[in-house]
Amino acid sequence: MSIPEIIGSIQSTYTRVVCMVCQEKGIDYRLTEIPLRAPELLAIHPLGRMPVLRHGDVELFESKAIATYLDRVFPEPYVFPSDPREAALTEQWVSLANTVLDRTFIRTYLMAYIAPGTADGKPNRSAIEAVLPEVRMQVGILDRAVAPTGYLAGGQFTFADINLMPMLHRLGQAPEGGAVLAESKHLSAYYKRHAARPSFVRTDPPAGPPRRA
Ligand SMILES: N[C@@H](CCC(=O)N[C@@H](CS)C(=O)NCC(=O)O)C(=O)O
Repeated sequence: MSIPEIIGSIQSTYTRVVCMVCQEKGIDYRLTEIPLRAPELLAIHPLGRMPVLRHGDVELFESKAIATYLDRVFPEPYVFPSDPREAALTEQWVSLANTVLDRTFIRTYLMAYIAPGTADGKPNRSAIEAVLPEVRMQVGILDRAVAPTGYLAGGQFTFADINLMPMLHRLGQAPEGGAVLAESKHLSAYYKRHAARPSFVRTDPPAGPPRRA
């Protein structure tokens, strides 16, 4: 069978997540780098978001769906646990990250720096100040979650951790986000430890946001 083609950009957190899954599982894959809103995305994702996957005659969008597919098609190690409790915890943290944390850390806080929408192109300070209490509160939730085991779901590295790591990386690149992370004892130790994983090191994006078509 053909090797999986991931279409997106390594600078996108969700594209990086899917690449990390391939790296963790030792899957031979190809990343086709394209700009945001490129026609190749719209051909598969109805909203033109990245990443999308092409594998043989399978076309998929949404990073979690892509990750689930890859985990089932390719052999171990598995990034989604089979134990019911750990599987549910994985779902729980992926859901919270994708519906809440991503919106706060990336779409609101980070975008106020990289796509501020201000007349002079400078960071949108009022948007940053407004979202910071939520950033602090949500980082606190994660800090407490990883304190017992150093993982989000039980005692092993799962897709929940893969899904979170690129978000934490981006959060840490902006000044206040970096400071809040550094002050969070358990979460900063968690980030440091998992950032040394080959799957994370090998998917480290170059500086700058994804290009736009
Ligand atoms: N829920 C989607 C989110 C994908 C997403 O929002 N990707 C961003 C890049 S990280 C994107 O394509 N943004 C461009 C846009 O929203 O038009 C997934 O998990 O794949």
